Amino acid sequence: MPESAPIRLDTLLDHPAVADALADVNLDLKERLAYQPPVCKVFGKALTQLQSDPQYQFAIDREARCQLPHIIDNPVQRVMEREAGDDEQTADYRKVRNIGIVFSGGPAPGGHNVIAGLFDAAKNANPGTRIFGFLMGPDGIIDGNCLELTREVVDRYRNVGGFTMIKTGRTKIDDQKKLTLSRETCQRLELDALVVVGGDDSNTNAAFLAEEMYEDGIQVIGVPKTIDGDIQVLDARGRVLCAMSFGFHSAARAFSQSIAGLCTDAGSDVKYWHVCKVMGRVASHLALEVALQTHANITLIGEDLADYLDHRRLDRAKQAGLTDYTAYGMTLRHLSRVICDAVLDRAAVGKNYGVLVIPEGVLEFINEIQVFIIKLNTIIANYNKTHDRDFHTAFPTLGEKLEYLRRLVRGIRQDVFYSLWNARDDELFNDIPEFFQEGLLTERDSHGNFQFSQVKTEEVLLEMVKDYLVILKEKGRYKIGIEQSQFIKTLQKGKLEPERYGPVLFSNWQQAPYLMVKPTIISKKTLRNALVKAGFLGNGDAVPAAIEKIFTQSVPNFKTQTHFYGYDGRGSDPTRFDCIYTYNLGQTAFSLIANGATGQMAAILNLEQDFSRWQPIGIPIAPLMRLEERKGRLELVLEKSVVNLDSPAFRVVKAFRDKWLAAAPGEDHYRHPGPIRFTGSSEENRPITLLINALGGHLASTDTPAG
Ligand code: FBP
Repeated sequence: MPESAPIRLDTLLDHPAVADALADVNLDLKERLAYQPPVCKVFGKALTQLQSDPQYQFAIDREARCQLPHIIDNPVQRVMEREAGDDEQTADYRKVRNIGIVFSGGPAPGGHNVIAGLFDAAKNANPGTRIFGFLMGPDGIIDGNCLELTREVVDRYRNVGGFTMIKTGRTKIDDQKKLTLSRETCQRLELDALVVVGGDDSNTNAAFLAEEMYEDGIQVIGVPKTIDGDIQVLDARGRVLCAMSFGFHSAARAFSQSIAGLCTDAGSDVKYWHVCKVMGRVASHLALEVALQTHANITLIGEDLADYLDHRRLDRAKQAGLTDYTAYGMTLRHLSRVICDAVLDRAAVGKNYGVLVIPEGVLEFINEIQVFIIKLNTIIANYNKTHDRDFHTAFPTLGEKLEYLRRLVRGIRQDVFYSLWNARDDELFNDIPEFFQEGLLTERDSHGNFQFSQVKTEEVLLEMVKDYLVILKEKGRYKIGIEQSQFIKTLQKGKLEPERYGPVLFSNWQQAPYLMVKPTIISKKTLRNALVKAGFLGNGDAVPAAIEKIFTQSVPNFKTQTHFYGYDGRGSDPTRFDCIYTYNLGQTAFSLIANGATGQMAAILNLEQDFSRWQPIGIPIAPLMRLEERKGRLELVLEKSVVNLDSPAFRVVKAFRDKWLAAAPGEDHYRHPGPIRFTGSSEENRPITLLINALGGHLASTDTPAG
């Protein structure tokens, strides 16, 4: 072929295909930017008004009443239509305002649409109203660092993921100094209102800011954000006020799309177990949604593990007239055994592959881990109190620390606290991987807290699973089942009679479609022995190649790939549900502001129903607050909701566990939710857990995890 001159770079760059690839704005983004989410019927009117709804009541904490007196008696408010008139209320609604908005905590898809919804509603009411975005999260309020949001800025981010427009941060406005600085910023900017888009802690901060600035007439409105899905609000009678925070659906769909891809991969090259940790800090809401979206083979739900009862231990203790507190909740060892059983069951039908989903916060629900943390904290603190040298200096290596604990068990040390660490603690502790032992024994943070986020949860579990599988393999229990027809074909090809060899090789010959090599045959040597014993081989004869082939196929190799689904999904573009939900939350926030509310969280009732039935509301934040221990002190906070084990969504997943494990001959039952889109008729219009839970009127539980 004649050598042609390479294309000139400037010609290349001028080519439309290259220019398209190099542009920051592609077709998908153009469509997103141009999309106008529909608004709830009430926002079709020029004006709205608020109507208190006394049917919703809350059990109010005494401390909340004491600390938040101005907003504690706020009612639930419905946003209703109102005709414009030539009256004071209309004039007030339409007055020029300065409104600040801040993102707080981790990003969640849809945040930009909260701003867009607020911006559009505010500018419709009065084009002179100014919206300020505080930069880098709450620090922006404290330091007075903000940007005026113009239409041009807002239009660049409509329906687009992330919090890139004004960024976010995790600073909490949780002391008087920060509250005062924030108030000064709001006063300096002459703000009429501040919108805090955040999770449980940020909405807690919003309530305190509302109280702090009440006398100044500066209103504060919260917006429920977090991919974790743990802001779910019920009234005292269990009626749903806020079913789901925004961002949850998009993150769950992004995780699910990737995990569904792994299901396809696992089922194609049939050699890996894909182990997927999914975000969600504590609660397992995201893992539950992923289970419903993908039907992965195993999905752990932390709340379910905490609920486990070891009946054997309980009965034994009962007979001795005792209570065995270690029987409540699943131990790590037990959990690793449960996973191993599932791996074995699939391998027995020829499926030595699969997908395992682990919620990020799973260790928080393992009672024994919480107990270890508490006990070790106390042992280390007591040691430091009673000795000249601190614990970590006295026992610098893991071996020395473990030996110290062992001596406590044996009671050799006469320290007053020796009984804290008993033989069962020692046994369970020695069961967990070394790097996790080390993690649990390292120095604590400045508050003496153990940092769960620093632990590679999936590796802790996997290491235990792998160790136990080695034992099961040695015992001849972990084997890959051989399809009977394949065995017959292989032997016939090798000119051997399957009926003769079958009973010698397999424990279930002619009893099942998949044949299991006998537990006594675990190596080529034991294979030979079995054949010699059956009289099929003389001592010097070689094992027939066909038999050796079948044996080799039955020997499993547990190969894993680990994945973490978190930051990627958190940064994904919003689903159509989140686009519409968040745009309407922004509009709701403006209605609450324009009608004088403060200390309220914008929300939408009936999210699970047809869009025509969505009802924007304001939920009072203060009555939702409870005292919780934080950093060793009791603090007022908004309760986090964890997965309710009585909820329809969890019950459905539980009922389908065996089916999705698919430890039976035949296909797996994987489901493919597809990529996130915001248009198109096949795009699902709301999270599956939201839909299913609404069928039984159930939501999350507000119980806290073990410990
Ligand atoms: P928010 O609750 O602030 O929305 O953040 C949730 C989350 O994404 C969790 O799922 C995760 O555990 C955590 O943030 C990660 O935090 P960081 O961004 O600090 O690494």
